[in-house]
Amino acid sequence: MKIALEMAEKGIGKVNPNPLVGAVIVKDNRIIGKGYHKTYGGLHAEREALKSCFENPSGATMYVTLEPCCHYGKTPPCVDAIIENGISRVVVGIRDPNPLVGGKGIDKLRKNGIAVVEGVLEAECRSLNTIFFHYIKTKTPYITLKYAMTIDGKIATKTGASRWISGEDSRINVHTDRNTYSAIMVGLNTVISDDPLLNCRLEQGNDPIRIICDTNLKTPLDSKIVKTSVDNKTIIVTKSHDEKLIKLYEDCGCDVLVQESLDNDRIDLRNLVQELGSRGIDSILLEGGSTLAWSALEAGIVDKVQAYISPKIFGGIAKTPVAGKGIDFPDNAIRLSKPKVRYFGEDILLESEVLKC
Ligand code: AOF
Ligand code: ZN
Repeated sequence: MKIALEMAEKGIGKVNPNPLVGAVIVKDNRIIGKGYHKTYGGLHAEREALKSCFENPSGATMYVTLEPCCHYGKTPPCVDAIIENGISRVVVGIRDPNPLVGGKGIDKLRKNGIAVVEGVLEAECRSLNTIFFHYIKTKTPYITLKYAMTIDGKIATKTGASRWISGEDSRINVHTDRNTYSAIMVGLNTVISDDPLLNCRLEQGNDPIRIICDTNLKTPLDSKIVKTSVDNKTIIVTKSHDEKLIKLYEDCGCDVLVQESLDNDRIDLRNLVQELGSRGIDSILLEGGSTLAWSALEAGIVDKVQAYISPKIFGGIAKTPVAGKGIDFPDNAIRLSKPKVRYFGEDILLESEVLKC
């Protein structure tokens, strides 16, 4: 199952919004085939593994990170391939939360006389597919708010300079995440102040779709994002109905998504995530700024927070990661789970899930 998990990871960034899945086929204590889900719409891991077998898999055991499917989707059911190939035992990491499957794959295997063992490395198999599990249930993207701050909680100096706070190793991890998530979202102020590209700078990495929340359609037409939007998909979300202005951005290659506003001022983020989910966006890395961060937290759309903390102190009156209206009393704080701690060079990364009640 560990090998199957490693195989599954090879699909990172290439299968969204489908799950990462790996499979290994073992006969007489030897691996005779292995495979993973390589691209969205492509063969499932189980069929890839069967295809790779260098000897007859009849009587073999298949280890697979996710319950095999039993429905006709973009490909025929994997359980049929397992049965036809005479696999005698299937070891499953975790049940598929997809309502089309949800235990029915396992039932069909058992009905056909195949022994099924469930729940092997279940926690690992679930956390491999945090995004898929969230998206298949909610139809909205899994959203991670990410920022880098100093040890005194600043995301810029008092002059507004912010390059760089975190170190090289942290920044590489951010690009690993940009490869994993389907989209990256920022507010207009971030585009104006940083003029970022928001692409993935890993070799062979996938560029996320770039989403700009721009209430009044003021994104500079000469910003790097707009200038590269023919090659890198860009969605500008606005409440402006100004058709001439919208056409200017569309002519540059951007998609303009007009959203009704919440209070005539801000975009309705809850509506927005429903719309983005319906377009197949299963995950979003929210990379600033602090006003959008507050709006997203207040709207309850943030699932996880990633805080890179760098051992530096800026002092002075300077920006912090989350601004907006804020709350009045500590008892009313937005609460998060006990953080997971990772180290990147001199920085630490705290990862914590937003507790939703
Ligand atoms: C995958 N890859 O290796 C496995 C999946 O739309 P389809 O036909 O590709 O089916 C997608 C569903 O199939 C997915 O939601 C999950 O429930 C199941 N298993 N999917 O993309 C795989 N094993
Ligand atoms: Zn399948």
